[in-house]
Amino acid sequence: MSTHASHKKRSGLMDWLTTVDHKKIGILYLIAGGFFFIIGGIEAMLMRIQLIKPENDFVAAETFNQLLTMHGTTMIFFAAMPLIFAFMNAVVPLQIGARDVAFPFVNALGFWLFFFGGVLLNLSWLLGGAPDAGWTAYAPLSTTSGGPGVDFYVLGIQISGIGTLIGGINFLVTIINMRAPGMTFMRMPLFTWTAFVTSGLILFAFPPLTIGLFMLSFDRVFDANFFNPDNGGNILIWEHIFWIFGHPEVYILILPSFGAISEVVATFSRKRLFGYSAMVFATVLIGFLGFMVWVHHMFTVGLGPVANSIFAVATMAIAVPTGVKIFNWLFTMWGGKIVFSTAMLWAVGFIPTFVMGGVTGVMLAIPSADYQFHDSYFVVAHFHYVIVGGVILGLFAGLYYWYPRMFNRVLNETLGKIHFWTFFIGFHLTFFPQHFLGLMGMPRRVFTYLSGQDLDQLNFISSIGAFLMAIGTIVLLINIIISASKKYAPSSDPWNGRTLEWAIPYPTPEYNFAQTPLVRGLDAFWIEKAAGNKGMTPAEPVGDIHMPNPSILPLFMSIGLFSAALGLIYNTITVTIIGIIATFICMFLRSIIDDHGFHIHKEEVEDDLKGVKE
Ligand code: HEM
Ligand SMILES: [Cu+2]
Repeated sequence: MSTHASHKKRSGLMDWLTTVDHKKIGILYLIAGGFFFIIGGIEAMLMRIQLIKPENDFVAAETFNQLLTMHGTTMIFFAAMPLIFAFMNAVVPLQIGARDVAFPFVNALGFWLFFFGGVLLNLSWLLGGAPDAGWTAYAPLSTTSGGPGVDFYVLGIQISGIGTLIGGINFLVTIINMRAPGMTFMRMPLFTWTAFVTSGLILFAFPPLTIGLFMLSFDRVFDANFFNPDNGGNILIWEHIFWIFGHPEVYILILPSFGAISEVVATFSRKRLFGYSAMVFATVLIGFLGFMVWVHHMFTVGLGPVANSIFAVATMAIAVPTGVKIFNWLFTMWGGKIVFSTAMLWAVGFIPTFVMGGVTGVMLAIPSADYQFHDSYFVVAHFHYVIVGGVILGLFAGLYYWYPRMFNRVLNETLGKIHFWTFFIGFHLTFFPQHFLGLMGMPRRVFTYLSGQDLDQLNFISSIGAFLMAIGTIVLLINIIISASKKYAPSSDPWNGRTLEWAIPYPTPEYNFAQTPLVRGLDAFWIEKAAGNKGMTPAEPVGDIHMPNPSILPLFMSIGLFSAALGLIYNTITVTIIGIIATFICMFLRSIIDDHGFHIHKEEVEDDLKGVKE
């Protein structure tokens, strides 16, 4: 079978369900990740309403456990992860001068697996109760939790985890193989570098998670005893496996955010990034050290002073490359012609906020101190400073920065600034008091507290701050809706950009670059602009462009695994078998159908270049 040169133009919904275009997949990730961000946000609000006053009975204790677990799990796996994939998809191929990622079909499969994993997890609310053992699913809480909740957790994350793993591998191959002529590793934009290191971390961190989840599902579904001490298992094994994945996971999330900050700071300071090679080195070093420190999550389980000391020192070492990054951002701004666009505001707000998260991180890395801080609100404050103050602020900077490239329209700056100030002030109001709540003894993961313990006022302030963050998020949604009704922005290079993604006209053609650009140094587009050239110097003549065909198979494969998981959760093995067979049939079809893709002909490309529209 051959499908050569079948340039089928699909439209509407079918186009989105079958697309293998990295730009559209980026938008799909953004919408799905944004959707789950709102769900996770609503869960956070419900928890903060419950905690607004002592001995509140807004939600029951069991519900609180479910909200807590679903909030953490959703935010990490189904909001932050897809949002970094949204930007990696939207930006990386453009920044390296490529026509797409290395394996577009696999890219689409990665998205649909993530999406159906998220849908599966959230169905638990409707089908017998959400998981309640925390996002870390510590045994024996997770192995003994009644109802199907934790099964949804295990299988939902398993399915989406496969998607993440294949997505990461795809980006490794893409960045290694598909760079335009002249783009050496040390000329790669920093966001691409961070995407590269993050993909490497995914490659090494997700397999341990896969294994851990397999063991946990065997314990739950088939009564195995990996984590059951009564029958020779060991609960600590789960903790080790989970954090061998879990700690690198935070670096998987934060590195692309660092990358976005680097692009934004350089662009809006009108200077090249200070200390580029030190930034690259720091990124790689953070990635490496990220694997050496997981035991700092287990200081209090009794591994002994030697293990604790080694991991304490390793953890503190991460502050060094991170400090290098902070100072390089500051030096980039130093003496620059700073433009305080909304994207730049997020980047500037990010720096002190993330530093505070880093400082409390070093505090937690002192084992003796951790015996005090452990499982108190101090920890909650710390990790929200890192993942909201770091990851989310960085992603917002990236959103305002790359929105024009993704949607050909700019977001409104005034609304953007209102979003920034409400969210930023709300954030500090929410999480700053939690440091003190923790020091005063408020434990983490509790559904209520007693009055008369001096915990009332700070909890009240914290909840008010959360409302402010919610208002900020609503302003962002309004901004997006308004921008959708606007015409294309006049310029395809709205920020006077430095990197290749800004060298492409509006609307971004399917094939990205009509002619592969020739890269002559770091900040390739800036170099051409500084030399007085209007665009990039091409590295090839105009010719036919080879494109991959769209396909519905990734969607069907994912639905197959989704049904298989539902079958496992409800012990209906026939459903499982049918689901797996469906997935295998799709894999088989993918193997035997000779998919040669199609060509966009030279004449069409030339018309595009001249600006002729059908
Ligand atoms: C938007 C504002 C947010 C608010 C108001 C908020 C609030 C909360 C609250 C009240 C808890 C429970 C703390 C406890 O009792 O231990 C919590 C836990 C958690 N949050 Fe958030 N959160 C927010 C955003 C985020 C984001 C963006 C992420 C990650 C990307 C995140 C990740 C987590 C995690 C991992 C947990 C721990 C869950 C567990 O232990 O199972 N949160 N959050
Ligand atoms: Cu850690």
